[in-house]
Amino acid sequence: MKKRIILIMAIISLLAAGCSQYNAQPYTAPSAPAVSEAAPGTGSTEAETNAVTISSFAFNPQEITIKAGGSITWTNLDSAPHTVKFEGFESERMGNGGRYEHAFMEPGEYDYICSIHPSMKGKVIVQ
Ligand SMILES: [Cu+2]
Repeated sequence: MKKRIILIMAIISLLAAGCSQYNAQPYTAPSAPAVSEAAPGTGSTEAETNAVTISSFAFNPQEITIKAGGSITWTNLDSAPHTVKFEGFESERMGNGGRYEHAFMEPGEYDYICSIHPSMKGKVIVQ
């Protein structure tokens, strides 16, 4: 009687050992981790920082800093027309896809609005 129990215990422990061994065995070699590659160079980001888009009745970015002598290009992505109006100069009415470029020579802070929607405000900081 006791022998049988011991035998059963032994078998169970063997099975358990076999099981745990089996579980441990299929050691999956770490497959090459899917390393997300660095974003491919998008070219001249320098030029892109000088771009302001107009969408949803807002200038984006609302505030932009550039170096003296640099220019900014505004692009209207709204279906509604917009303008870029500074003190002393103003763009044409820009329809959808319309663009306006202006170069800033003098350092300073230049606030501007859309003359059609004066609540739209932006700022250019020239360093
Ligand atoms: Cu506007």
